[in-house]
Amino acid sequence: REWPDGRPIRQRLLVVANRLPVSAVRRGEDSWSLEISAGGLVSALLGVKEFEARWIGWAGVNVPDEVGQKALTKALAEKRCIPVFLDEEIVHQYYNGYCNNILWPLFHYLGLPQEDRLATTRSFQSQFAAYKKANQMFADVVNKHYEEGDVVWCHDYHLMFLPKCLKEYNSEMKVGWFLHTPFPSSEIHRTLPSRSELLRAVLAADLVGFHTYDYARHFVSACTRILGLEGTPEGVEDQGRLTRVAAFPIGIDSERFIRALEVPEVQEHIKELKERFSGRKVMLGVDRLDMIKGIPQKILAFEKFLEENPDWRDKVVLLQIAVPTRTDVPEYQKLTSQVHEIVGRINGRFGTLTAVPIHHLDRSLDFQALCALYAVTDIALVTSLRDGMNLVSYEFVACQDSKKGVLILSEFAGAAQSLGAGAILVNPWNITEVAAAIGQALNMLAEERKKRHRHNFEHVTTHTAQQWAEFFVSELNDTVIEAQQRIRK
Ligand code: ADQ
Repeated sequence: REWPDGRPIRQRLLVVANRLPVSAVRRGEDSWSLEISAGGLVSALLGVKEFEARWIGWAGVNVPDEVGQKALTKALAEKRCIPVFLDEEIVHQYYNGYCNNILWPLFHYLGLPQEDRLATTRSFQSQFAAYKKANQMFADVVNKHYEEGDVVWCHDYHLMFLPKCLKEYNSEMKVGWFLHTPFPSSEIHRTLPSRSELLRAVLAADLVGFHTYDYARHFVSACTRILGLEGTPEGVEDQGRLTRVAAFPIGIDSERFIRALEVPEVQEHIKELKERFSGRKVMLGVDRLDMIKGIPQKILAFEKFLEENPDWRDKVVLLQIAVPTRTDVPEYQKLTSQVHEIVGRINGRFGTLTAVPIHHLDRSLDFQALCALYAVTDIALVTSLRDGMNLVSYEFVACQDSKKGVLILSEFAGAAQSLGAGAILVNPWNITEVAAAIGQALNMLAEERKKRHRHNFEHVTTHTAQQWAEFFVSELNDTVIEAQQRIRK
């Protein structure tokens, strides 16, 4: 399809996610400053040339007044973003409550709230109602901006109700939904009070995607066991209508990381870090400070390693960069104190007047600093207790082409399916096993490191974020065409 002047008409892609890829700061009654956050999803979609992407989501700020809302809407339009305005109460109930206190832990096998978390969950029904209401508000905005032929791609556990709301508006809308977290075993999903309603809402989509084949299989068994529907090799069938279910493993924009290593400031930073840690092997952890990332377990494994290997005590350092998230949630505050307490104890136990074994930073690093750190690292420790995929493992590999360091990777991260052959896989709950893996990595011969790295580098540079996005959207288009053909027959 072309415009009269010969330019191709590109299909519009409406990407709907809880958060817009911008941070908005109010500068005055009607002025805002915006910064685009260059996360994986943003670069993935920037790379998809065939589509013209629009973002729909919450800007992360409460804007109660009309003047502010109008000004923000206008400023966001320049970045191709469309806001959904959520008030404080709904954010509390939908986002902090149902999404982060119920779905997030459950999908990561941490179960439904117990003890102290229970106190915040007595209002389960009202949180679920707020969740549905918030999803409807997202749907209203999508519907307002939808044009015939658009593809709508809904993201993540925050928006499981959205496919249903959208199809109720317009059954012809092409709707895809992708989950960035694991989808747990059906035995775990069964415990959720709203289990059936959520599954049915997701099944309204034309295409449902997960990072791994296992998550897709768990979803299909939840639908067969809980809803009594039929699972087929293509997906789930309900009264002749098929919802296609498949695995679409995400990747990163590996070129962006590789190019960054050539930038003079990054090279300077690499040089400084090498001098700073000369004579010591560098181990690195980069995580959001979240219970699913297994940070305390990782640090305890490092302690065990130091305990059992006195010769290594002054020859190795662990840099743990943990960016705080959800800081208003008591459980996350508790996790921060717990990590500080363990780090303090280990540094007191094994530190000297001039050096400590663990450097722990509670903050985010900018992109260039992060690339420099990845490049000087000898061993990356990714020990998530559960993780949909884990992009840190991919980013580390992309930055290691000269060093060829070792990746120690949790078998419970989706990335274990793709980087398993090059990494040392561990059960993060087994501290003895992780400590042994650290020893194995430190003593690994260069030839083996090279071989393992080659495998992972090949994967990371050929399975990129851009391909992931293209693959999902083209599958969504094909799925809808096939469904229409089936109906015509
Ligand atoms: P996350 O849980 O956020 O994502 P991950 O995939 O590791 O986990 O991505 C984290 C991103 O944040 C990486 O790009 C990393 O560089 C950055 N980051 C983390 N800590 C940082 C720090 N201290 N400073 C700077 N940057 C930092 C969710 C799922 C994952 C899934 C992704 C994508 O939980 O399992 O891989 O979505 O689908």
